[in-house]
Amino acid sequence: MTFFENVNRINYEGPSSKNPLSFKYYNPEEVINGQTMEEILRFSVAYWHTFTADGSDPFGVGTMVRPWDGYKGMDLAKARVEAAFELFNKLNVPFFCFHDADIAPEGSTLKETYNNIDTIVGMIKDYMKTSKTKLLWNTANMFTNPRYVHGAATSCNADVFAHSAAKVKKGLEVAKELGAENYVFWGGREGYETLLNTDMKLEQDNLARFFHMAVDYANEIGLNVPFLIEPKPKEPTKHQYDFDVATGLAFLQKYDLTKYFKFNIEANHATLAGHTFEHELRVARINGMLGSVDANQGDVLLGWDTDEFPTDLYSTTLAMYEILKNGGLGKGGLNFDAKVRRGSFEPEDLFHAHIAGMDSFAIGLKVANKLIEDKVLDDFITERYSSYTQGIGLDIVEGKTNFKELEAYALGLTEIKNYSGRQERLKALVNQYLLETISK
Ligand code: XLS
Ligand code: NI
Ligand code: NI
Repeated sequence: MTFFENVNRINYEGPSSKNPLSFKYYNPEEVINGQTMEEILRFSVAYWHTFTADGSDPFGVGTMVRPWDGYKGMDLAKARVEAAFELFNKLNVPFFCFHDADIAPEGSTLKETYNNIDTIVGMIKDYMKTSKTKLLWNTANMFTNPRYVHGAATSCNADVFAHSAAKVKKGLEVAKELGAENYVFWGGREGYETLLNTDMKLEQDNLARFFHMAVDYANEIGLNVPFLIEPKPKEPTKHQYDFDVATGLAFLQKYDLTKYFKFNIEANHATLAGHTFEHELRVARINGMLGSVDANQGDVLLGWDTDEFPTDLYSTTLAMYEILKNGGLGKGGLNFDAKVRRGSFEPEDLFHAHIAGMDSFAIGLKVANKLIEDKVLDDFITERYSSYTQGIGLDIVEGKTNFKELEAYALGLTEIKNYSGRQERLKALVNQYLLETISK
């Protein structure tokens, strides 16, 4: 059965094309620095936003019109798989991601839930045989069901901890079965609502115990993929323990988990934490912890996770700058953890949204690559820190000096001269590179 009848395969037609259902900038075969755009960008479709979400919000019911609307239960789950692979193929995306609860309905018992998952995983596996689209990562939904009211691995209730362990155990088996490239942990309810009822130390110790057990089980079944923590400061929980990359890193270091984990960084989570997207990518990169990206964008006027498709070229440029400086994403990818707006309810909008996101990151890639090639920022930064390449500065970075020597040096200084940081000039340069790349 065909679900998206009005949409054919989306091809690259170039910036002058007037065809809305074509890529203007994302040319999967275009080679940049020895790799194709497809290999560098590793785009992924998020199952939950694209096939499961219905557009409901806290004030209103769903608005989405979907060709699989007539189905129920497992038939609905199966129809969604068919629709998913049709969309993957038409968009020509190399990856997708899902939560267990997106692909199959929960049963009345854990056993029944497993059976539902097995049926759909079998079907997905069959589709994957003839499709190029692979699984970037899967994860366990441990936030929707009321059992997670006090958290999952950080719940005050040990039965919930055990149930969550069972869900992740199954998730790891599914990852192995489908050849996932990563496994993700997003702890939407791993945090607290009030300290008045919370044993923070026990909760964090338990979260670490949970992660160690996951590592052990993955080893046992021969699943050798990076585990990714997806930081988010809040929402739904008032305070989430993996607040941002720096907080997550301290946690991983304290509990001896840095060997097995990296970060999955989401743009909108960065801004919720009071950081820019590029800040989070930078912190992960300089610590060797950049695993993957949930590509979306927030709204500066709204204080929650709006999960919009990324269209801000300035942001995609600075994100791709960090990613290229990282030497790429390795096994990670750019997963569109993004949803069409409630008013964009037609099936066709799913294609327009992904095209917009893919083209925006393709532009970001080209601009960032040019900025790096021309050493636009590198040369400036090298010069800015040049005082550390000679004299007292070199002694500082080589660990050859101390407070007494530095005091003697400072006492001998007659003048301290600083130079401009040239922020406005650099921003204008980035604009120039952006406009030049787009108009080419
Ligand atoms: C929610 C998160 C979630 C994760 C996967 O804010 O972004 O969608 O990516 O559980
Ligand atoms: Ni996400
Ligand atoms: Ni999110």
